[in-house]
Amino acid sequence: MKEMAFFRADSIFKRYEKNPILTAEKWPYPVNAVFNPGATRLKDGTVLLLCRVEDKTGLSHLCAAYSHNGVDSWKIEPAMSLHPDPDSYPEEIWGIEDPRITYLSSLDKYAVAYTSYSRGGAGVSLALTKDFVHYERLGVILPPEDKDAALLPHLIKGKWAIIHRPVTSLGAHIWISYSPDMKNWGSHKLILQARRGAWWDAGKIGLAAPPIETPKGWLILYHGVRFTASGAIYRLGLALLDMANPEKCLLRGKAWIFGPEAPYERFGDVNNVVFPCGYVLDGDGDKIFLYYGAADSCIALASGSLKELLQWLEENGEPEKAELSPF
Ligand code: M1P
Repeated sequence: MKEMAFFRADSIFKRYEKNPILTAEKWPYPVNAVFNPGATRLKDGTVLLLCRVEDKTGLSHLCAAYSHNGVDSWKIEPAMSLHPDPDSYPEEIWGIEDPRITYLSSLDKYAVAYTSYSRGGAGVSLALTKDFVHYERLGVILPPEDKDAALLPHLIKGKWAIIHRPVTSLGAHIWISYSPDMKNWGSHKLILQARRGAWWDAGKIGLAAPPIETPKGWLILYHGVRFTASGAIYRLGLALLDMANPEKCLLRGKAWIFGPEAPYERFGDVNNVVFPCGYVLDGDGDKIFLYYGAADSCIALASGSLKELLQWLEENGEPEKAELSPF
């Protein structure tokens, strides 16, 4: 496709120069904010963003937007794609948020893992769909406090695998769990731990976009949070998990690779947040389009190269065993 104009050549991810690509003002009905979209490329090549839309009650639902090139000419659906259904799913009483989409080729269905905001806190819910209009809801699969989840696209050792971020009194770290049927989850393992002290990802971490299958392993983009006197800063880091055994972290980058710099990332309903929940690959399978919520207010796009991300990790990463980490 035609080369698009991106800027900030110094970053491993380059922001689209016409960011933000989607804003509340563009929505076909009144909303407060649109952010944190899941993403996938449909069979006909169209890019679908499943956007988190926060209405003017403060509650969120999901709404689909489509583009032929994943960059511009977005067509926003005039109605919700997936809306909270608290009568049947009480865990959705305070809305649904932050979807991550995984295409499951063995079922020819998309799995949407999203946050359901219950009276008991935020949990992970799962739904399957073929068309982003009709959904088969599996309900809450991982109870509060848990979020930032995405299914892996195929079975690992005969089981479905999900990466997620439970919160305990000892912190907010990234785990993996397994299931024979997508409903009953077990064999939980800690795979990546928030660092401590002054590190950029010491406050908490969580999976960003779904894991990316590469020849070197599962490439993981995760958000790391640092709490400061003027609030939290959400930045992005990289890790590589073993393909056959994703419990094993082969490499984890030391520095962040992308953080809030542009005005639309620095100022909004929540300042200093970049929060991707989805990506698509373009052209030869190397170019990655990363879609992210900016300052919990709008949706932005950045592009990168998988080869460059892997190269960066090799030069700037080190292996980690989360459960034995001295950090
Ligand atoms: O406000 C920043 C983000 O905060 C939460 O993310 P997490 O619990 O992973 O830190 C979520 O509410 C997310 O939607 C929001 O963008």
